[in-house]
Amino acid sequence: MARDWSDVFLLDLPSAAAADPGEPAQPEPEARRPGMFARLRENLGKTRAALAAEVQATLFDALDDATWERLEEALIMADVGARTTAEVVERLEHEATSGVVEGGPALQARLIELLAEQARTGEDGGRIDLRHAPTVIMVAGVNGTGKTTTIGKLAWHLTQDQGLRVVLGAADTFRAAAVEQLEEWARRAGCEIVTGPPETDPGSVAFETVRRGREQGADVVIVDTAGRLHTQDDLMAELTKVRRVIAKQLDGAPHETLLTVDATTGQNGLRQAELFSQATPVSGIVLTKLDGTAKGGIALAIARDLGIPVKLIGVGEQLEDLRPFDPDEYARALLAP
Ligand SMILES: Nc1nc2c(ncn2[C@@H]2O[C@H](COP(=O)(O)OP(=O)(O)OP(=O)(O)O)[C@@H](O)[C@H]2O)c(=O)[nH]1
Ligand SMILES: [Mg+2]
Repeated sequence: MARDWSDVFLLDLPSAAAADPGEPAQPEPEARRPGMFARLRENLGKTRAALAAEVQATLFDALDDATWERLEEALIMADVGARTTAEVVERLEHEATSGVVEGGPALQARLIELLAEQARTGEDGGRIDLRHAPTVIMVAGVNGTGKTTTIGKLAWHLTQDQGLRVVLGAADTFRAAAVEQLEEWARRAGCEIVTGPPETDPGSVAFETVRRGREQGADVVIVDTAGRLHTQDDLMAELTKVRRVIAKQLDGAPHETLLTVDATTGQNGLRQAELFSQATPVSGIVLTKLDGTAKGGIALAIARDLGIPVKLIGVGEQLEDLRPFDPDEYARALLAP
């Protein structure tokens, strides 16, 4: 069964229930899931079209060396990555030639399983622990990868669906328009936002945001950060500083550092993510723009390549276009007939 929001967030149920006595956080209704799966398939249309045809043409025909080569090529074209592709295809070939798995449909099902396996990593099972008071989430990533949009969608979900109290912090003070952009999302999500005057020190905005969150008994504080500064070194230094300032205001915070990666930038995006994660500890990836790419296979390799779990995926620009990442569901959406 597909993973839903209640599988992603670890909630302190008594307090969540206290926020809204009649309605403690409920799992997503069953009825909504099939629709969600269909939408995911639709959103992944470009990758799906490219992969599905090739899987049909290879695994459902006579199996020979060319089969495995073509399959490898198709997966690499979809950005699954050379290492992951090689491992998965080698395994599948071995199982096929030794007779463990037979026939096109069984091979296809096994391929889905093997790919999903690769996408699982991390001790927290891809979950986001929201049981702190408040939980502080810092969002980092290269400019344009979707930090601010993701924060808006996440805030909307947490307030509207989970009934949580959220405070946003506009600590991207480098770009003037960044604050207005986050303000607009806060308005849509119906949550509070802390801003500073132009060119304020981002650390002070982050500090104030966490302070306000504590003062108001918020459940979740989400801090936006800059994606670009004068130099890459400046940016990494700033992220380190924002982190330190947050920790000074609240012991153990930030509890979650999410890194946004733009799926359309492929292997290049992966290298950027590597740089970020070396500079600041990252606990989860948000893979964005999966709706507009033929390279959605990256979701199945990125966890393995970075050793960081993908926790959320962005499949569009609207409020509801953020989804929990479920490797099995995702692999099925890409490859199942
Ligand atoms: N199609 C699609 N577009 C997205 C998605 N996520 C973000 N975008 C778009 O990507 C563009 C950049 O998003 P932002 O949220 O501003 O990115 P950012 O990382 O905050 O950028 P900076 O503040 O400049 O560092 C916007 O036009 C978003 O609408 C997604 O999942 N799908
Ligand atoms: Mg931004």
